[in-house]
Amino acid sequence: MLKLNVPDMTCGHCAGVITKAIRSVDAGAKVDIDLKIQTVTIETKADGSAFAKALDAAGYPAMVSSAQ
Ligand SMILES: [Cu+2]
Repeated sequence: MLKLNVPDMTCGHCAGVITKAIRSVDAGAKVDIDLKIQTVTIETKADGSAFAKALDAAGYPAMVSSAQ
């Protein structure tokens, strides 16, 4: 499971764009978005850096805050 911090994520539209970017890396990823704390939790086997890169490209710089 991965946790990403996405400081620029503020509304449902952002969440939709971000979910799409995540699914472009892993179509089967389970995505949970918490707008309040601007955190995205992803259940996936893919690498955190791949998601960070995809979110960057979508206009939402992201930092991996935990990976396990
Ligand atoms: Cu937004």
